Amino acid sequence: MTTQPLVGVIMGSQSDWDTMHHATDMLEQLEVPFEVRIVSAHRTPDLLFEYAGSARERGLRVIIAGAGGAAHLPGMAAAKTTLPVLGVPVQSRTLNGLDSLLSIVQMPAGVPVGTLAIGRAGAVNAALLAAAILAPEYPGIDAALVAYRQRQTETVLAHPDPREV
Ligand code: RP5
Repeated sequence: MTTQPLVGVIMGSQSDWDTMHHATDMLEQLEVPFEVRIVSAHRTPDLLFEYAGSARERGLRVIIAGAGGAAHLPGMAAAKTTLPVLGVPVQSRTLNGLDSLLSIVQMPAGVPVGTLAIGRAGAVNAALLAAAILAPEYPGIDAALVAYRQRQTETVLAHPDPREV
């Protein structure tokens, strides 16, 4: 298994880490090699262009981009690469993340961003989806993904009574 990062996890601000660490936690659990960076579309636009523009040649296969508010980071990253970009809407303080969701999901036809749910669920699922994209080519990731799903199923089946905690 390669140790070269295959997934680039980026976020617009340090304040997004509370949400986005759920993506990196899941990547670690599945043993998917990743890198993580703060890259802001409006505060560091040149860094964003350099990051997304060089992602493929640096060996990345998927980008997970989390942002909140006027969340243009995933869309701008997608504009600079043909790698799959998975967008995570961060739950904003003022509009609860609906602003983030609509900013990320409503990409005009031609430049897609695979948009996940708002907040923790979206961050976790972005990691799982990144693993699923890589799985056909990396048997170790495939096995980790199958095992994760199996554990999830077993946990539910082992506790059928919701009154028992
Ligand atoms: C966005 O603005 C970031 O993705 C973050 O979710 C939001 C607020 O950023 P901070 O003001 O907390 O740095 O760019």
